[in-house]
Amino acid sequence: MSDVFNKDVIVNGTTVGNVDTTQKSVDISDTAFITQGAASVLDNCTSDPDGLQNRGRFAENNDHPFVDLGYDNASNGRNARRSPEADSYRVPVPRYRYRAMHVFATSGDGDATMRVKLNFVEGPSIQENFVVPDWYGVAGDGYFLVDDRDRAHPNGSECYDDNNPAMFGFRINSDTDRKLKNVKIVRLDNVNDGILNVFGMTGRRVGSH
Ligand SMILES: [Ca+2]
Ligand SMILES: [Ca+2]
Ligand SMILES: [Ca+2]
Ligand SMILES: [Ca+2]
Repeated sequence: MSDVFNKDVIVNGTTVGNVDTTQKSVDISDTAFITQGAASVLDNCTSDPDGLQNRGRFAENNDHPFVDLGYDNASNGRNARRSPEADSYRVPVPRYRYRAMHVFATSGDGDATMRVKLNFVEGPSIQENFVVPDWYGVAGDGYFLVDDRDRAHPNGSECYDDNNPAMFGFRINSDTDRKLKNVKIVRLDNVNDGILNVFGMTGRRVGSH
Protein backbone atom coordinates (compact mmCIF):
# COMPACT_ATOMS: atom_id res chain seq x y z
CA MET A 1 0.00 0.00 0.00
CA SER A 2 3.03 2.26 -0.43
CA ASP A 3 1.14 4.31 -3.05
CA VAL A 4 -1.01 5.81 -0.30
CA PHE A 5 1.78 6.48 2.20
CA ASN A 6 2.12 10.19 3.01
CA LYS A 7 4.65 10.36 5.86
CA ASP A 8 7.85 8.86 7.26
CA VAL A 9 7.22 8.15 10.97
CA ILE A 10 10.10 5.72 11.63
CA VAL A 11 13.59 6.95 12.57
CA ASN A 12 16.12 4.72 10.79
CA GLY A 13 19.85 4.43 10.25
CA THR A 14 22.88 2.34 11.10
CA THR A 15 25.45 4.81 12.45
CA VAL A 16 25.17 8.07 14.38
CA GLY A 17 26.24 9.91 11.25
CA ASN A 18 23.62 8.50 8.90
CA VAL A 19 20.45 8.43 11.04
CA ASP A 20 17.53 9.86 9.04
CA THR A 21 16.83 13.42 10.21
CA THR A 22 13.48 13.92 8.47
CA GLN A 23 10.51 12.22 10.10
CA LYS A 24 7.01 13.17 11.16
CA SER A 25 5.81 12.25 14.65
CA VAL A 26 3.41 9.36 15.21
CA ASP A 27 1.62 11.59 17.71
CA ILE A 28 1.00 15.35 17.71
CA SER A 29 4.46 16.61 18.51
CA ASP A 30 7.78 14.99 19.08
CA THR A 31 7.95 11.19 19.06
CA ALA A 32 8.28 8.71 16.21
CA PHE A 33 8.95 4.99 15.99
CA ILE A 34 12.57 3.88 15.63
CA THR A 35 14.22 0.88 14.01
CA GLN A 36 16.48 -1.51 15.88
CA GLY A 37 19.40 -0.27 13.79
CA ALA A 38 18.93 3.33 14.82
CA ALA A 39 18.02 2.51 18.45
CA SER A 40 21.30 0.63 18.74
CA VAL A 41 23.35 3.74 17.98
CA LEU A 42 21.30 6.70 19.30
CA ASP A 43 21.75 8.26 22.73
CA ASN A 44 19.69 6.80 25.62
CA CYS A 45 18.85 3.46 23.96
CA THR A 46 22.24 1.89 23.20
CA SER A 47 22.16 -0.22 26.39
CA ASP A 48 18.58 -1.44 25.82
CA PRO A 49 17.58 -0.92 22.18
CA ASP A 50 14.00 -1.97 21.34
CA GLY A 51 13.39 -0.70 17.86
CA LEU A 52 11.13 -2.08 15.18
CA GLN A 53 12.97 -4.84 13.38
CA ASN A 54 15.04 -3.44 10.52
CA ARG A 55 12.84 -4.89 7.81
CA GLY A 56 9.07 -4.86 8.24
CA ARG A 57 8.76 -8.61 7.96
CA PHE A 58 6.92 -10.64 10.58
CA ALA A 59 6.65 -14.41 10.42
CA GLU A 60 3.23 -16.05 10.36
CA ASN A 61 1.80 -16.85 13.79
CA ASN A 62 -1.56 -17.62 15.40
CA ASP A 63 -2.72 -14.00 14.93
CA HIS A 64 -1.67 -13.26 11.35
CA PRO A 65 -0.16 -14.63 8.11
CA PHE A 66 3.28 -13.51 6.95
CA VAL A 67 3.47 -9.70 7.08
CA ASP A 68 5.66 -7.44 4.93
CA LEU A 69 5.28 -3.78 5.87
CA GLY A 70 6.58 -0.99 3.64
CA TYR A 71 9.45 0.25 5.78
CA ASP A 72 13.12 -0.69 5.77
CA ASN A 73 16.06 0.52 7.85
CA ALA A 74 17.86 1.39 4.61
CA SER A 75 15.07 3.69 3.36
CA ASN A 76 14.59 7.32 4.44
CA GLY A 77 11.27 7.61 2.62
CA ARG A 78 7.59 7.33 3.47
CA ASN A 79 6.33 4.33 5.41
CA ALA A 80 2.87 5.18 6.76
CA ARG A 81 -0.43 6.80 5.99
CA ARG A 82 -0.76 9.35 8.80
CA SER A 83 -4.27 10.69 9.33
CA PRO A 84 -4.65 13.37 12.04
CA GLU A 85 -8.15 14.22 10.80
CA ALA A 86 -10.88 12.64 8.71
CA ASP A 87 -9.30 10.70 5.85
CA SER A 88 -10.28 8.08 3.28
CA TYR A 89 -8.31 6.09 0.72
CA ARG A 90 -8.48 2.87 -1.26
CA VAL A 91 -5.75 0.25 -1.41
CA PRO A 92 -5.89 -2.06 -4.47
CA VAL A 93 -5.24 -5.73 -3.75
CA PRO A 94 -4.48 -8.75 -5.96
CA ARG A 95 -7.88 -10.00 -7.12
CA TYR A 96 -8.12 -13.26 -5.24
CA ARG A 97 -10.58 -14.78 -2.83
CA TYR A 98 -9.48 -14.19 0.77
CA ARG A 99 -10.46 -15.64 4.10
CA ALA A 100 -9.52 -12.46 5.94
CA MET A 101 -7.61 -9.22 5.62
CA HIS A 102 -5.35 -7.79 8.32
CA VAL A 103 -4.59 -4.06 8.67
CA PHE A 104 -1.62 -2.85 10.75
CA ALA A 105 -1.92 0.45 12.56
CA THR A 106 -1.36 2.45 15.70
CA SER A 107 -2.63 5.75 17.06
CA GLY A 108 -0.87 8.73 18.63
CA ASP A 109 -2.28 11.00 21.37
CA GLY A 110 -5.32 8.87 22.12
CA ASP A 111 -7.37 6.26 20.30
CA ALA A 112 -8.52 6.62 16.69
CA THR A 113 -11.47 4.98 14.97
CA MET A 114 -10.77 3.21 11.68
CA ARG A 115 -13.33 1.81 9.26
CA VAL A 116 -12.13 -1.03 7.03
CA LYS A 117 -14.33 -1.66 4.00
CA LEU A 118 -13.79 -4.63 1.69
CA ASN A 119 -14.90 -3.90 -1.89
CA PHE A 120 -15.36 -6.94 -4.12
CA VAL A 121 -15.26 -7.37 -7.88
CA GLU A 122 -19.01 -7.85 -7.65
CA GLY A 123 -21.62 -7.82 -4.94
CA PRO A 124 -21.99 -5.89 -1.70
CA SER A 125 -19.13 -4.63 0.45
CA ILE A 126 -18.26 -5.77 3.95
CA GLN A 127 -17.19 -3.19 6.50
CA GLU A 128 -16.23 -3.04 10.16
CA ASN A 129 -15.16 -0.25 12.52
CA PHE A 130 -12.16 -0.74 14.82
CA VAL A 131 -10.90 1.35 17.71
CA VAL A 132 -7.16 1.67 17.10
CA PRO A 133 -5.60 2.17 20.53
CA ASP A 134 -3.06 4.78 21.46
CA TRP A 135 0.37 3.23 20.91
CA TYR A 136 0.76 2.95 24.71
CA GLY A 137 -2.52 1.06 24.96
CA VAL A 138 -3.67 -2.55 25.07
CA ALA A 139 -4.79 -4.41 21.96
CA GLY A 140 -8.57 -4.01 22.36
CA ASP A 141 -10.29 -4.70 19.01
CA GLY A 142 -7.07 -6.10 17.55
CA TYR A 143 -3.86 -7.87 18.56
CA PHE A 144 -0.26 -6.82 19.09
CA LEU A 145 1.86 -7.06 15.96
CA VAL A 146 4.75 -5.79 18.06
CA ASP A 147 4.84 -4.25 21.55
CA ASP A 148 7.20 -2.70 24.09
CA ARG A 149 9.20 -0.61 21.61
CA ASP A 150 11.32 2.49 22.17
CA ARG A 151 10.69 5.84 20.47
CA ALA A 152 12.79 8.67 19.06
CA HIS A 153 12.73 12.36 18.27
CA PRO A 154 11.52 12.87 14.66
CA ASN A 155 14.74 14.70 13.80
CA GLY A 156 16.75 11.60 14.70
CA SER A 157 18.68 13.39 17.44
CA GLU A 158 17.91 11.03 20.31
CA CYS A 159 16.11 7.86 21.35
CA TYR A 160 13.70 7.44 24.27
CA ASP A 161 14.06 4.18 26.17
CA ASP A 162 10.31 3.79 26.70
CA ASN A 163 9.90 0.00 26.31
CA ASN A 164 6.18 0.40 25.70
CA PRO A 165 4.71 1.58 22.34
CA ALA A 166 2.97 -0.95 20.12
CA MET A 167 1.77 -1.52 16.58
CA PHE A 168 -1.50 -3.42 16.31
CA GLY A 169 -3.16 -5.74 13.81
CA PHE A 170 -6.90 -5.79 12.99
CA ARG A 171 -8.59 -8.72 11.28
CA ILE A 172 -11.71 -8.48 9.13
CA ASN A 173 -13.22 -11.64 7.67
CA SER A 174 -13.80 -11.60 3.92
CA ASP A 175 -16.34 -13.40 1.72
CA THR A 176 -14.53 -16.56 0.65
CA ASP A 177 -16.76 -16.91 -2.43
CA ARG A 178 -15.93 -13.56 -4.03
CA LYS A 179 -12.77 -11.94 -5.36
CA LEU A 180 -11.62 -8.84 -3.51
CA LYS A 181 -10.94 -5.65 -5.51
CA ASN A 182 -9.70 -3.11 -2.97
CA VAL A 183 -9.76 -2.18 0.69
CA LYS A 184 -11.00 1.23 1.72
CA ILE A 185 -9.62 2.70 4.93
CA VAL A 186 -11.45 5.56 6.62
CA ARG A 187 -10.26 7.52 9.62
CA LEU A 188 -13.58 8.57 11.13
CA ASP A 189 -13.92 12.04 12.57
CA ASN A 190 -15.76 13.14 15.71
CA VAL A 191 -15.37 9.74 17.37
CA ASN A 192 -11.84 9.57 18.78
CA ASP A 193 -9.19 12.28 18.47
CA GLY A 194 -6.05 10.16 18.05
CA ILE A 195 -3.78 10.34 15.01
CA LEU A 196 -4.25 7.19 12.92
CA ASN A 197 -1.05 5.72 11.45
CA VAL A 198 -1.51 2.78 9.04
CA PHE A 199 1.59 0.81 8.01
CA GLY A 200 0.22 -1.86 5.72
CA MET A 201 -2.08 -4.82 5.25
CA THR A 202 -1.98 -8.44 4.28
CA GLY A 203 -4.50 -11.08 3.34
CA ARG A 204 -4.91 -14.79 3.96
CA ARG A 205 -6.08 -16.33 0.71
CA VAL A 206 -8.63 -19.08 0.34
CA GLY A 207 -6.75 -22.35 0.09
CA SER A 208 -3.75 -21.22 2.11
CA HIS A 209 -3.26 -22.72 5.54
CA1 LIG B 1 12.81 7.45 8.45
CA1 LIG C 1 12.92 10.61 6.21
CA1 LIG D 1 14.49 -0.10 25.39
CA1 LIG E 1 2.96 -1.61 25.43
